[in-house]
Amino acid sequence: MADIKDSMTDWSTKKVAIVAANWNSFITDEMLEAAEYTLKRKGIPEENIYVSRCPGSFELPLACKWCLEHLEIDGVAAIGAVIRGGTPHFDYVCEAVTRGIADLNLQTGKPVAFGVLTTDTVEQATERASVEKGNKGAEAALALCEMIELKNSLKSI
Ligand code: DLZ
Repeated sequence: MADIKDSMTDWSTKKVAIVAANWNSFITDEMLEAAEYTLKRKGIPEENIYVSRCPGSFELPLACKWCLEHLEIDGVAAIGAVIRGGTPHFDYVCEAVTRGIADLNLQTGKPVAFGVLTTDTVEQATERASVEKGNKGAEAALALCEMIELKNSLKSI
């Protein structure tokens, strides 16, 4: 059985995008910053990281799709924060963004990392966007890199 080889990805040649939702920007700004930092630490040059914004998490799948269509990139990290706050909108927005991003992965064959918080309270969201307790924006950026690496390693088999 063939092994999946260490791809030795050259991160200096990779291009990625981050799309962050403006809704709950006090949370998504922190996540965006952590995602960008993580990608730079990995070795992706700043000029190869395209950052853009969309209105809310509902718009993330389409905004990510446009990035994949119009930029020559290896993948995208989608950043959003959906907070229940007693509105029935919560379930609709969560459902739409989750399905939309999952579909986009399969339709395009390029990784779209799911960095979208879905929490009951602002406190829970703040905790998941903190540096001390683990920032989900950074986790999404790492997942994106892992998927790019996996794709590279499969090409070399
Ligand atoms: C409408 C709405 C609501 C109630 N809550 C959130 C939220 O917690 N997080 C978020 O990212 N977006 C929210 N939105 C906005 C929708 O995502 C979308 O931008 C609007 O419905 C316009 O299409």
